[in-house]
Amino acid sequence: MRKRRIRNEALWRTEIMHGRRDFCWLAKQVQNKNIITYYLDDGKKTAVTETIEREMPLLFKEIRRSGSPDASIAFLPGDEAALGTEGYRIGETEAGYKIESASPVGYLYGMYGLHRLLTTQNEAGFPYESVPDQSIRMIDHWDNFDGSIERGYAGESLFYDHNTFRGDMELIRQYARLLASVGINGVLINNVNVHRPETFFVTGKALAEIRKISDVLAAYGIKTYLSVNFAAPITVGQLKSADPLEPEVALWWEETVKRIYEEIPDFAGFVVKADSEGEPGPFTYGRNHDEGANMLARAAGLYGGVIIWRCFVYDCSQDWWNREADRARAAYDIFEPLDGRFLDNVILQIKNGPIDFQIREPVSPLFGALKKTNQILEFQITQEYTGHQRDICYLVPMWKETMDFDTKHGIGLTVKEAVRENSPVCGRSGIAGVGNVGMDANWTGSKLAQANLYGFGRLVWNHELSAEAIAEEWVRQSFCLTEEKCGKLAAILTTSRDVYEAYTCPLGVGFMCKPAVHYGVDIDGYEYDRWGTYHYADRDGVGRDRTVKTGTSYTRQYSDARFSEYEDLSSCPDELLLFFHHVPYTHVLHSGKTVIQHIYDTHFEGVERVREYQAVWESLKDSLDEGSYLNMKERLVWQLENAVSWRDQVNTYFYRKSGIPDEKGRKIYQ
Ligand code: GCW
Repeated sequence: MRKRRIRNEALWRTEIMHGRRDFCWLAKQVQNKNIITYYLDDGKKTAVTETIEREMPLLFKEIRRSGSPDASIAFLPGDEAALGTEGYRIGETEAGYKIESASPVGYLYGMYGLHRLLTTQNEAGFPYESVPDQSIRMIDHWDNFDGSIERGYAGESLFYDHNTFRGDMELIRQYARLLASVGINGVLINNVNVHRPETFFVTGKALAEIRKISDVLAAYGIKTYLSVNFAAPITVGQLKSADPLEPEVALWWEETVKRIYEEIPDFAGFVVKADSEGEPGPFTYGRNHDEGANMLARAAGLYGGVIIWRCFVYDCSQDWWNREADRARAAYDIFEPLDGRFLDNVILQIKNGPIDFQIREPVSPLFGALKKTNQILEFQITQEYTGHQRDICYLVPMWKETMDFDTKHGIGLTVKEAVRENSPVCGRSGIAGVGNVGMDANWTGSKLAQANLYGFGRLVWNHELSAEAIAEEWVRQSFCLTEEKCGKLAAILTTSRDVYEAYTCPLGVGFMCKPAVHYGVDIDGYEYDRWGTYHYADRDGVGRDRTVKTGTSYTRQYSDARFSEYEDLSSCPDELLLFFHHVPYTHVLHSGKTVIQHIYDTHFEGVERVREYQAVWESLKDSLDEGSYLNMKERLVWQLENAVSWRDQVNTYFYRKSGIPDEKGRKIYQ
């Protein structure tokens, strides 16, 4: 295996050359002495091959193989049987490299792949072959037409501004470039909560603007999706009803879809949030979700479009005192009985956990249980409950844990396999992430939050990558650091999820955050509210009893093996204990600690770890560009304040409830 040393002084120079927006992992050019030439295999130009021609000089300023005066990269036809339509193989040639693929988009991915291999340590060596592990690899934007982003922490929307289309196509192109470089092939461009202005996106002038966005994305192999409002036939079409079984409603959607495809022939399809948190849906008309989704699917199917239908459906007006009702049960209760009843261009989109993107949740029981329905796993890249891109929280370890989780349905069916293999049409399955970018100059507000966007794409393309390897790749491409410093920075990332969990909600209990904003501590903030997320702490103990024996029976939604594991207190994993059981503070965990001592210890430790991050960050100061250094220095101050306030409130709260002191005698306010 040969290793190349690539000079990377060009890093900051390219930032200036291409504008601040390009300041990201793609800023690093592969460079050496000789000018590169490159060949595409045939003369046929497509939007994607034009992109490749435009990108080559940005990525590979100059390139040379040692001993060879000229360097080249050849793009050659590849074997579709082995590589599929998106995969690629990179090999070395006398004069440089060859990228083989069966399609232009595969060349595009191959080009980014080569760039990555040459700017990081290519442990794999050449030839290097890569084929994506999932078909749909998508970013969902919760962007509103007024420019705001629901749960966005990096400025306003790239797409919209004050109820107009921002129209900055160069910005969108740069964004598409970022996404394509990590293999993303789908973008949902508006919020799943579809307000009145966006309800009109499916008609009129908006479509021409959406077409422009879609064209830019398509040149990077990315398909465009729209969120639609289930009540659009009423709001836009002036019909009296949106009942999916009313022929005139179906006809309205058919005509609407036809107009969309006339304007945007390669339009991908709709995403629908129905009967959820105030959004309209089929339940209004006494219809079920298969009836709603299939009606839309018939219309979209005429043009090859899909309907991505979200399973985030639950009653958000619960009575806090009603212990029978359990929000965690909702998605499975509603959708499992419908397995096999959806048309083959419907895809159910399922959040990773049964509640809502908490720092720790069990895996949704729908994975593995749905066997005859196309499915997409939904993650949240934007840090809604995980620190608002103020606190560092690298989410790849959590995503990996979910994907590698063995559902124990059958022999060894992991979530990543279930998504693909239980979907009747494999090409209509995959993984989506709610995006974390906005108008902030570094895209993600927090510099280190870029690693989540990068990591999402890399992991969803290649499930075998470790969270550590992805973190290191991102660090190497984003900074010029020695090996030792690179390791220190990557270690901040890879430990940050555990640290965030340590100073926030303990043992899987969830939702002790401030209502509505979802940042900062408010232990009882949701306790007497309607959202169905309760911890039930009292003087004796804490946690939600979801067992069959004495609780809500949520545990029964899992496969037999997982059911027994979670149902039984003695086998339930510590980190999920309070999600499944209500236990006394003196209950002894597998770790050997009592619950109360675990709460105290993790909260004291969490704060200390943030202090350590601050020290490491200072030690990197001279090796970092000033912008990034200051960006995270400021955030680490906020993170420490946040961690201290969580620590003190959580510790005091549980001390007051339990009356049990910290066995190490540390400061707990009374
Ligand atoms: O997590 C919740 C968020 C809502 C979001 C919803 C969803 C878009 O707090 O802001 O709405 O999930 O996923 O639909």
